[in-house]
Amino acid sequence: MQSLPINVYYWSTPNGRKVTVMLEELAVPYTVTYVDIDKREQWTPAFERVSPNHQVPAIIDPEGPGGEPIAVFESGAILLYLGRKFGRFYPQDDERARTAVETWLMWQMGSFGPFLGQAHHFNLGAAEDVPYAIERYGAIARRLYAVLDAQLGRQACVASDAFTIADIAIYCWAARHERHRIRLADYPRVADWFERIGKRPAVVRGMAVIKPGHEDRAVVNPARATAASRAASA
Ligand SMILES: N[C@@H](CCC(=O)N[C@@H](CS)C(=O)NCC(=O)O)C(=O)O
Repeated sequence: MQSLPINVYYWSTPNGRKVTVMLEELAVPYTVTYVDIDKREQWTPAFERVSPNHQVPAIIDPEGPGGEPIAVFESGAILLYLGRKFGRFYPQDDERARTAVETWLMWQMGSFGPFLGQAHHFNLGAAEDVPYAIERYGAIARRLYAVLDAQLGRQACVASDAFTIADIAIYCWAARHERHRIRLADYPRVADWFERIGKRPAVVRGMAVIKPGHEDRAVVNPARATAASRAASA
């Protein structure tokens, strides 16, 4: 039971959306403080006190351990904190099930995020065309999707048949598949899982959180945008 809202320091990015999706799934009250990373608002001293690494997302839970406020940054740590606190989407007692969730959450945090982000950068944002980097991160993206596809052949969700924080973390990145030039149809089990997860009402609400008036678009070097959008839709 949460009386006071959790404050989310947020921008509408894959890592940010993990938190709003989780809070929507938990039906926990929350407020959003938008941190416009395009305007470098992550560099204010006030935000540094919440997120020492100057990145979104972060949260302040006014009802932390011992009833005192707690600040948490790093999206994986936030998902684990919320999963433990509310006892949902993160197995509490079954060590085998919990380890599977943690394994796939760490897989996302270590690979299915950082490398995909590099793919986005070289596909869409880099100041110059770097074919070596585009191929390198494209190949890694394809390998990661093949791993995910194989895993989803074993059960309905990533860590087990149950929907967990690992699905939330991975879904939010898979939602950007066009930016890392992945055709979901090439990974049919990922495509099926993606469609199922994307129909959950709380996921729809969490993914839709965006600063009023702001448009969800990649930070794109206009000179590169045309080639990249051609590749994504090819
Ligand atoms: N490992 C961090 C990565 C967070 C991250 O990359 N945040 C990006 C937006 S998705 C950001 O704040 N970028 C602005 C910057 O790095 O200056 C997490 O999962 O929370």
